Amino acid sequence: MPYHTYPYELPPLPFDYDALEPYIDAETMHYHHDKHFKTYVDELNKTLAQYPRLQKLTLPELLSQKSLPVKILNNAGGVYNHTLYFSGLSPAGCACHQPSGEMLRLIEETFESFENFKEIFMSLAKDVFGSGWTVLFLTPQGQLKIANLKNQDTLLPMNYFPILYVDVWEHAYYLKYKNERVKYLENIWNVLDFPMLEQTGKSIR
Ligand code: MN3
Repeated sequence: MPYHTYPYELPPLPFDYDALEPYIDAETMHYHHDKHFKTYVDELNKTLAQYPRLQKLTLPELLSQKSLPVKILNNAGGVYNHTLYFSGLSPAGCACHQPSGEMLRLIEETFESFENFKEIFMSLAKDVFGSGWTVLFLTPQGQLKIANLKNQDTLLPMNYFPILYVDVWEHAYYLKYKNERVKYLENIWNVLDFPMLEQTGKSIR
């Protein structure tokens, strides 16, 4: 998913809205992709229309600027984060839901096992207060780390390399799971696509 410049387009969902059932329901996918994600794209375009100087920058370039109007920062972050989230999901039932090769080796080296990594990741995601994201990323030195991001903050100012983004905003799960964020977090492993996550992470820089 190479990044273009202004005007941005909503990337189409790469599968049917009900394809992630029962883990993520069709109604949530409709609202999340066609309303929430689309609003970030529309608002970013509307705001950038007033800033010709910023229109030639790609999304990562834009988000790496030292000072941005807050409306651009929030909406550009929303587009960037949701692009990573949606492109890292795929229907249940393939080998892609388990990391393999170099990624598995790195996860085991850093967190002892994939199971242990999932526990640590979910425990951090449970702690997100308000709206935000839990993310797995590589530092420029090649270390694998997990962190929480607030609202639509991104990893770009730190020059970190994104791998796995899990949306912990209530809109990502509330229609189906209501207040049970933990169940959403337990179920999402059934639909994460690790090869796709790595590929997107590489192309998004
Ligand atoms: Mn979201």
